[in-house]
Amino acid sequence: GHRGAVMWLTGLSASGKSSLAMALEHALTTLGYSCYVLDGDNVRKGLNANLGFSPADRSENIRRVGEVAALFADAGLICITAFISPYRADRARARQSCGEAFHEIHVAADLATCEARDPKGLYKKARSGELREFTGISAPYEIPEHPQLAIDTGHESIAASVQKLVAYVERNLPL
Ligand code: GGZ
Repeated sequence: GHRGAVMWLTGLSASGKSSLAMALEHALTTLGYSCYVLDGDNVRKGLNANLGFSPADRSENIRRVGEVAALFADAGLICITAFISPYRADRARARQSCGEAFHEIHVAADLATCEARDPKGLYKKARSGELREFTGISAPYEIPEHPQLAIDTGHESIAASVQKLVAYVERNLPL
């Protein structure tokens, strides 16, 4: 059996973090890895239902996700997290919580690409001022300086991106 790990995906809204997380979970499960995905859908609706998008709430969101991911890794799973996690200090704290199991993956589609996609119309609302403190427009995204892996989901397919991640996992977490 493999060791536990945290595959920490970080990137802008609409960069493809959730799609990539789901596709990675599927590919790894097929290979025999045990995985679990944490994302806004299953965390912000429950555990973190009391948190919004102020800087303090984002920090607390990421702190809790880091602690939960550490528990999953401790249980021997590959925990794939898909949160913007815009602040370097918060990602560093998550790394501290998870120790050697932590792998930072920059999902690096650029702002223009994410804004052109705009699947939920959030960038449009952010530009018009209807939505405040939106990452990339009116709130910061601090680019990872030394990620274990950077994946340009703006210029390559989900399938190609998943292949890179699977190869990374197979190298670092042998079955
Ligand atoms: C950024 C926001 C905001 C603001 C709502 N800024 O593309 P989505 O819709 O589905 O993913 C985004 C999600 C970001 O939640 P995270 O928990 O990943 O953020 S953080 O790590 O910063 O705590 C977006 C939606 O929530 N959303 N308002 N103001 N994204």
